[in-house]
Amino acid sequence: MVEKRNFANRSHQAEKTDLWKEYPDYYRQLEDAHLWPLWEEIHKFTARPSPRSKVLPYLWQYKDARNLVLASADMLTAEEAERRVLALENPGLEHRLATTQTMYAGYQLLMPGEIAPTHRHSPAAFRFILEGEGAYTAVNGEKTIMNPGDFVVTPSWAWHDHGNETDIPMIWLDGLDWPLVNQLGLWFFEIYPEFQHPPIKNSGSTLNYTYKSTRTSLDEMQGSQKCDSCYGFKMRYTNPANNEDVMPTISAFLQLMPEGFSSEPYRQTDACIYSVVEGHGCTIVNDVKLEWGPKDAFVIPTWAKHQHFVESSDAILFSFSDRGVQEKLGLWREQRPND
Ligand code: GTQ
Repeated sequence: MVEKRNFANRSHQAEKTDLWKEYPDYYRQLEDAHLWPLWEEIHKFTARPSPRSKVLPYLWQYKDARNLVLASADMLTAEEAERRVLALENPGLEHRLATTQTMYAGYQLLMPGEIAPTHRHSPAAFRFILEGEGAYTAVNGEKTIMNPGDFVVTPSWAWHDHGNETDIPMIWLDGLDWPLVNQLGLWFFEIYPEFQHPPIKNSGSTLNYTYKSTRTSLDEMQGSQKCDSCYGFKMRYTNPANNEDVMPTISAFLQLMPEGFSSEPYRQTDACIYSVVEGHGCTIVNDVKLEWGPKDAFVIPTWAKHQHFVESSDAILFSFSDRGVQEKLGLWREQRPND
């Protein structure tokens, strides 16, 4: 049975009026009818001029996360785990397997000789490689070899398995639109009837944006374009077939900020998850200082004003968000210093 809301019991929750005391019969009828008086609630929204996110600015140091994820290999195999991953759970969104309101990130470990079995799900995913060399992800049977800095796309509902035929552990950052898909109530999942999808060559399913190529593009951009005062040189990963985001729900970026760079204050409506590739520096988000180095991950919440400060070598930062979704819905905004 659906639990009814009860006005008398809820009065501590700062309703706008005392009408329920004056018109108890009317309010009881509302409860019975599952009709709720907006005038008791709307002030909570009209008092807010802009988004107030539960997501907190937060940083995960790779050296800590690495030790913890490596320790898990003594406890269970990748196959037993289905996916042996430590989720980067935002401290403002506890118990939700979410890093921002719409996006999830996790550190996945694959030990030498292991295979994470074939499955598919409605959430879209990608891998951003942190450590190791030469393990593969197969998407609909097509294998791509993964190296540090590579960005490998697994679209919604594509079969995928991961395998490590090398003799060193592989660790990568998973990114999924899982919290968004859950909020839409659209979780589908299927296990492949066999352990592995048969290998297929050049199915066109796999997109691997290798670090070798993206790093070169960044260098070219630095040589030919002006440095943006808010984010340096920033590229968006696009699908060469249509020039759009790599997947409909996930937008991903790679940016170079030159050594010594301090960005101007900036904010945008998409909450972003960052993974540092090269360099050291810090990002001040509202009043929180996040000090980062290679492979650390951090979150900038929706509409939070932030500034980046780069130390003594160029910094390369990977990031992802739901920006493409917001743009398609006509909701994306940004604010630069003079806006
Ligand atoms: O590699 O397919 O981090 O299904 C979470 C769920 C990774 C994966 C995650 C998944 C995967």
